[in-house]
Amino acid sequence: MRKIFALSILCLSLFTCDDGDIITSELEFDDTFRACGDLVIYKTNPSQSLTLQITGSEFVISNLIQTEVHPDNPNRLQLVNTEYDQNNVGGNHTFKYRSYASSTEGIFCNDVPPDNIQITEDYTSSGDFTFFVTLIEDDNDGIPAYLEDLNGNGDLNDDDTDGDGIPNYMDPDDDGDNVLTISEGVTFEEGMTLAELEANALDTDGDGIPNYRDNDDDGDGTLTIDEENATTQDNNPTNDVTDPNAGPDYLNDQVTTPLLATSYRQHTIYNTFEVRMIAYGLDFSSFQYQTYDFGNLIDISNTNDFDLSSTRNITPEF
Ligand SMILES: [Ca+2]
Ligand SMILES: [Ca+2]
Ligand SMILES: [Ca+2]
Ligand SMILES: [Ca+2]
Repeated sequence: MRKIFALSILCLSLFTCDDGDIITSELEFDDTFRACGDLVIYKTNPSQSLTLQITGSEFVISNLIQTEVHPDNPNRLQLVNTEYDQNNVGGNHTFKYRSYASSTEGIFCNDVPPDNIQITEDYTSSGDFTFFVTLIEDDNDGIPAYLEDLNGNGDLNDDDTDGDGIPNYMDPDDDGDNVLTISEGVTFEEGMTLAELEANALDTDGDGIPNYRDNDDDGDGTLTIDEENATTQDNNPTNDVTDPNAGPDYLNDQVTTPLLATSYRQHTIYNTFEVRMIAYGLDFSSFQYQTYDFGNLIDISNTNDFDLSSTRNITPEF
């Protein structure tokens, strides 16, 4: 209380306390938050901050995104836990709301915080919190995941065109022909249905199956994966060209000499983690929140072992 009083005096003496400086007691943050490794969770806007500080805990922020092999499919990952609350995190925690007459830039998680931080309001609250964690796996093949649900049953994990054990939404080579889906003439436009995507996609042999799901793209009876020539057999049929005027052999039905493939190319899968935090029972004296949504974590400072997006590689068994 003494600090608030002192700061109020500061405000009166140094600033014109027009509406811009007067405390609004409203949280006006966007829907994102940041963190640093020693467990400071914070949101700032140009004149306010809201923090959750956790002390005396062994928990580190990277614990939130622990993964393990999915029991249904060894090619998939799952989160070890999707929720962490104060009991999982341990230690002691405090929420703080502050408003400032000075800039809030760089005031948290900074080895050298700015000089002359002028706090105009400073409230502390107890309360609970839960982190909700989501893992999204995707192939970044140019087709949104929901259009890789070919049987339309809402389950992305039971669509596997090439039967390599990697569901289509995670499979950057859906037909397993060693030509990546993104190179098979698919053009997605916002709002397209699957039928529209298929109608718009390249179908070289006109058999009604778009190239990205056709393992014999030119319909010449030799599988695309086997349309390589000996000098450039590199699990990539796009660079095997007998007749430059006709394009690569896998799109040229006049070239049918097979060179049997012996392996699939490496598949890269993109992992994105979303960490959302909800606080419960905040009471900053003049204003209270039963629940307060901190939004999504967007940045972590001072940690070397935490990344909200990453990749992993799988080469399917041939
Ligand atoms: Ca597959
Ligand atoms: Ca795919
Ligand atoms: Ca194909
Ligand atoms: Ca051919």
